[in-house]
Amino acid sequence: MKEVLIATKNKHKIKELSTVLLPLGFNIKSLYDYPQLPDIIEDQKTFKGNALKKAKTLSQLTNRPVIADDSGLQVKALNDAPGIYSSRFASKHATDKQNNNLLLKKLKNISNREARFITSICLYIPTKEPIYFTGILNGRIATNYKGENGFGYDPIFIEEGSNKHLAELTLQEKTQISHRAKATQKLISYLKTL
Ligand code: ITT
Repeated sequence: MKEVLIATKNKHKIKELSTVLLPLGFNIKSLYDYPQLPDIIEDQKTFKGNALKKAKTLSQLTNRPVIADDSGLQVKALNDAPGIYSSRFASKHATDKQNNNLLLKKLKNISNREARFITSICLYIPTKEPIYFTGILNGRIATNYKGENGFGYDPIFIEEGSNKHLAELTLQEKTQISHRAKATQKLISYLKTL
């Protein structure tokens, strides 16, 4: 398994994974190398289901090993919403600000602010069973915005360990603790054993 396709056009994700997989001897491809591939609709009920759908479909189309992920925010008082709808919580093409505002509105007067970010990665190697790697970042939803870094819900998410809003962390600091980084580390440990 020398060539692996990362199922994303997110340049940050491609860079992050390439940096760690290149030294292990992997030839990294992304969706930019396969412009003919269709967009895969994320319509499954779970992060894991969406990651599997992307990885399996693209692996079958390319006959290559594929790494795909899906992430989002779960808020306890909202029965784990926005969950798989995190990027389109307020509407289909919502901005981060619109999603954050809606979340703060829904949590107005609610004292349980517990929340967590989850990433599910699926590694799909042709003819083998899919393998999953999960990363979780626990915290709570703030009542105000703070910080300029990051994206998505970072300005209103307070990380359990540091008590800082995620948007106050540098990219380097966030990369050491994030759900995505934790799942990626597990993937890397597995790939090293191949
Ligand atoms: P792909 O194109 O690779 O699918 P995406 O932008 O859909 O990337 P994710 O699946 O990783 O991104 O995450 C879905 C949404 O969950 C994202 O748009 C954010 O609203 C939220 N989210 C995920 N990770 C986050 C993080 O580290 N900080 C803040 N919000 C995050």
